[in-house]
Amino acid sequence: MVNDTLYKKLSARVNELSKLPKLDDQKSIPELIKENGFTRRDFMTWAGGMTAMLALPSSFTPLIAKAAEVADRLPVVWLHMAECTGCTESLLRSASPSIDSLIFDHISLEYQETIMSAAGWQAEQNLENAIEKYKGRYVLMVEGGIPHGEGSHFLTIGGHGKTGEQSAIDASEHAAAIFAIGTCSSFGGVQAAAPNPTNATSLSNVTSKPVINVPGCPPSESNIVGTLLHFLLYGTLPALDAYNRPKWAYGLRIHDMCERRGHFDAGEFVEEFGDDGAKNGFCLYKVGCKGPYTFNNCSRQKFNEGTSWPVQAGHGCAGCSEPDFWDTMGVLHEPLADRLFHTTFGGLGADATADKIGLGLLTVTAVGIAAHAAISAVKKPKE
Ligand code: FSX
Ligand code: SF4
Ligand code: F3S
Repeated sequence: MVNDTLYKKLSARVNELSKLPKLDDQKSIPELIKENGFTRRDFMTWAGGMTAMLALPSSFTPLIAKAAEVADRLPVVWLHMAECTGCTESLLRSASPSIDSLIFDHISLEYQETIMSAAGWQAEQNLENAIEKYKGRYVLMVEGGIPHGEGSHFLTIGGHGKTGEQSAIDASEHAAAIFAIGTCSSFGGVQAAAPNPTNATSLSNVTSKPVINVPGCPPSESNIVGTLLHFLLYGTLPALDAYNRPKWAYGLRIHDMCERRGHFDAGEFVEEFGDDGAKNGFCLYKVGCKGPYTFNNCSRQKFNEGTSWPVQAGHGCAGCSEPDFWDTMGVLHEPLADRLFHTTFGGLGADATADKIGLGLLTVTAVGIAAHAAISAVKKPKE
């Protein structure tokens, strides 16, 4: 019953979108997908995966497929700030284009510095035109940390020497929805790591408009495209956790969905890279995995068209979707152990669901996890 009502609501939204003209005079998304060697079955399988990822019943799959097909009705402005362009690369750098990357490439990207052909004055003009033409309708996606206040001049873009901070503020003003793509834009990221020489900060710190954070350094292609699909389907903002991350993607802890979890519980750990434990796929906690403190769907969605994810590849999670992970997650290849873990977000840690947490609980959990690892070491000495 609840699902019927939701289905009708989402169908109505997708039907409305499908009546809008395509924004560009180019091939339709179904044509493009076919041209790149994907069958209709491939596309529906992909849509089924997206449906599950967005936590919708499988009967919604045709609706998700239809939403993806009308994605080119949605104007998108994508701004680059201070970053490595890994977020864009996450989508576009595949040997053969995935369905995610095809859709991303084909949405009406009114402005995207990595892939647009315009340069110089013309590029600046395009940005201003897109904002004016699609006022109140475009989706703004921002990648990168933003040098701000006294440090804002560390990032100036284009011939007019406008600061990145001012561009982000101006583009936010008339956006229908705003997404911070990647940890840099969501929380400041590597630019904001101590000593933060450029005074870099998150998008939500420079605009007064609501911002949805899609962190990860970089986020997976499915989390980026899923974010767009969610907006296409609902036209509203998703349910969020305490760090304004969509719950459909960041609602569960890496540690609770990890294929090595059985080894953690059994006290079987990699003690150093290359040892027998590593060869046997044991838990990576003792070589620095921060999965117990990190919220993301990496083990389910994976990267590079579902090929692998850090822990599967044999390296612990670095906590890349958490606020200030560069500063707070400690040494990369050492366990966080019982070190006090806190963030700039009012001292909240990132354990339990990020909704209801406190430093106390997190500390207890960190100690508990460290104690578990230590006791297991006693029970299972190295051979
Ligand atoms: Fe890089 Fe994006 Fe990390 Fe940041 O990803 S992958 S430094 S999140 O802004 O380009
Ligand atoms: Fe997986 Fe890391 Fe948790 Fe071990 S500590 S179970 S490798 S997430
Ligand atoms: Fe990042 Fe950890 Fe996933 S390092 S990519 S959140 S496994």
